[in-house]
Parts: sequence; C-alpha cells; structure tokens
Amino acid sequence: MNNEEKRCTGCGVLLQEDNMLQEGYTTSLENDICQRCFRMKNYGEYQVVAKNNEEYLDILKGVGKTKDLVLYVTDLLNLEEDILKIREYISNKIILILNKKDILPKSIKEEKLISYFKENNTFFEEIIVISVEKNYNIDYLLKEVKKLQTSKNVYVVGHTNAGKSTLINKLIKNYSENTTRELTMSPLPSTTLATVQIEINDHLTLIDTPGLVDTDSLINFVDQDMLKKISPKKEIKPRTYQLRKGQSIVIEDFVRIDYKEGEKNSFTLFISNDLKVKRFINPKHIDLKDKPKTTYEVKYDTDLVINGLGFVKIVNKGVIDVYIDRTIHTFIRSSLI
Ligand SMILES: Nc1nc2c(ncn2[C@@H]2O[C@H](COP(=O)(O)OP(=O)(O)OP(=O)(O)O)[C@@H](O)[C@H]2O)c(=O)[nH]1
Ligand SMILES: [Mg+2]
Repeated sequence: MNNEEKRCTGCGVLLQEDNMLQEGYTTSLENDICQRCFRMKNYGEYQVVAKNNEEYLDILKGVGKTKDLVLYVTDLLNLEEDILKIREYISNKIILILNKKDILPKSIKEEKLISYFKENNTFFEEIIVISVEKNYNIDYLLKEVKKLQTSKNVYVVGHTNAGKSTLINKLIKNYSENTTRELTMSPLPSTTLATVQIEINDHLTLIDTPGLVDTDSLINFVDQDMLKKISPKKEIKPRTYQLRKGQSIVIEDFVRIDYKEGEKNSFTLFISNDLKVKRFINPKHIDLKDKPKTTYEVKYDTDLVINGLGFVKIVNKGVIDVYIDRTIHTFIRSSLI
C-alpha cells in the first residue's frame, strides 16, 4: 500500500498530513492513527465529526452485495425503533446482538429479552445478549459466528455508539495473536469513520463499520459532562414513582412527563443513576411546560422510549403528555421487561 492510501487503524479514515482541520489529519504519514484517534485514545479528548447517513446506507448496500454473515449490534438501553428495517437493506444472514447487558438490572432475564425479539420476527439467525464490558457471552457469540459464517469475512454493523468497535477489540484481545491492533472507541457518536478490516485469525476477518447516526438522540445535544452523566457506566437502579392523574415527573431539564388520564399508575425509570429526577404532585408546576408536547395513549405494560436517555416503563393504561425538545425522538413500545 502506498502512503497516499494509508488509512487510520483506529477509525478507518484516509490519513493526510496537509490539512489540520480536516478528517484524517496526522503530523506524519509514518503514523498509524489520525490525530483525532490519538487524542481520544491518549487523552480522552473527543472531537465531534458530523457524519451523513448516506454513507452508512452505502456501506450497508455494499454489505448486501456479499453473502457474508452480519453482526447487527444494538445497545439495550437505546434500542432503535426500527430494528427490523435492517432487512430492507440487506438479505444476508444476521445475528442480532443486544449489547450492554451490564447496565440493565441483573433481575432482567436474558430469555425475556430474546423472546421479545423472537415474537416479532423470525429473520435473525440468532439473538444473543452480551456485555462486552463484562466479557459476558463473548465466547458463545464467537461459537455462533463460526457456525453461521459463510466466508472469512464477517461484518459488524449497527447504530453509532452501540459498541461495535469495543466488541471487535474484545475479540482481538480474547482470540487474536495480533493483540496490538486496537480500534478507537468513545462515548461520542461517529467514532469510526470508515470500514476497517481486522483479521482475527486465518478463518475470521471482522469488518468494523461506522454506525448510523441517530440525529434525533439526546446525545447529540448535550455537552461532554452531561454526555458522561446520561451514559450509564454501572447497573441501573430502576426508580419507580407512583403517579396519580395530574402528577408529573421531570428528568433533569430534558423531559417532563405529565400523567393526564387513568387510574393510579406506576412509572419506572431506566435511566442513568446520575440523573436527577423530580416528581411534582401539584399540577401547577410549570417546569419544562414551554417545550413541545406529544400526547401518548398507553396500554398496559408500555415503555416510553426517550432516544439517548433510556426508557420509562408504565404499568397501567392511561394518557401521558411528554414535553421535550422537538429534535429528540420519543416513541412507545410494548414493554421490553
Ligand atoms: N456499559 C457498557 N458500555 C459499553 C459496552 N460496550 C461498549 N460500551 C461503550 O459504548 C460506547 C461506544 O462504543 P464504541 O465501540 O465506540 O461504539 P461504536 O458502535 O463503534 O460507535 P461508532 O464507531 O460511533 O459507530 C463507549 O463508551 C463504550 O465504552 C458494554 O458492554 N457495556
Ligand atoms: Mg466504532
């Protein structure tokens, strides 16, 4: 490979030494990683890069032209609304990987999570719950990969921040002789910028890809300190509030949930333990009432999902008003747990 084509081994971007302000800058083409990756790895200094999702879709289309096995990685706390949409882009064999099990309460059974997805569809070859952080089920995952792979290449895809690069690094560490290779990982969106091939052994090459950016996730609208606060590092301690009609919950200054109609109801928050929550008994409180409002009618056992923050399990049926900036996506689903 000549220097003009040298790519960063951390994020896949084309290296260049001409323009400090552009992606892929490095002080010397002798280096293996770009300056952005260098800073993230060594100083935890993050630099946001705006990615456009057309590239992601192009990469997926490219994956779809192969018959290779695909690992679709998702973050259990921030499961996307449209997981099943992946089928519209690719017809490959897919293993659905539910990552970050460590941040959900231990009481939540893995079988329950798996059956949630099995009920709704059948096209995934396998659904595996893992925690890269805790090295949980990684051996099992590799075994299934070996069973299902159709060639040496296996693609790792999914939304940004799901933990794709972290997973590949774990596989390098656990199973590869070439343990010096390391992909860049970060709590910011769009860490990986282009595809990166990692040969684990003679029979397996993993291909890391940049994730689809959730443009309407809260993570895009907070500063780095708050980003750390909203991304749980430890097991979430669910917080339950009993609400009567007319009462409200406010999470930091992000979201207000008003309980408008229904019998006494239970709201359980699955969000980072570091976030402040207030409950208002008096309907006269106006906190966050100036934000745009969405009304949801909820059935028994429904989750309100707030993209980037987590979800709220609501037990009884009723009506809620959600006040949140329009740019942040919320939706309801039948309860995950
Ligand atoms: N708690 C927990 N955090 C995890 C786990 N796996 C990854 N993370 C964290 O999730 C964040 C995102 O990880 P990355 O590996 O950079 O995610 P990615 O999917 O490669 O993201 P892009 O490259 O932006 O598409 C990092 O802060 C990781 O430390 C896990 O099993 N548990
Ligand atoms: Mg990545």
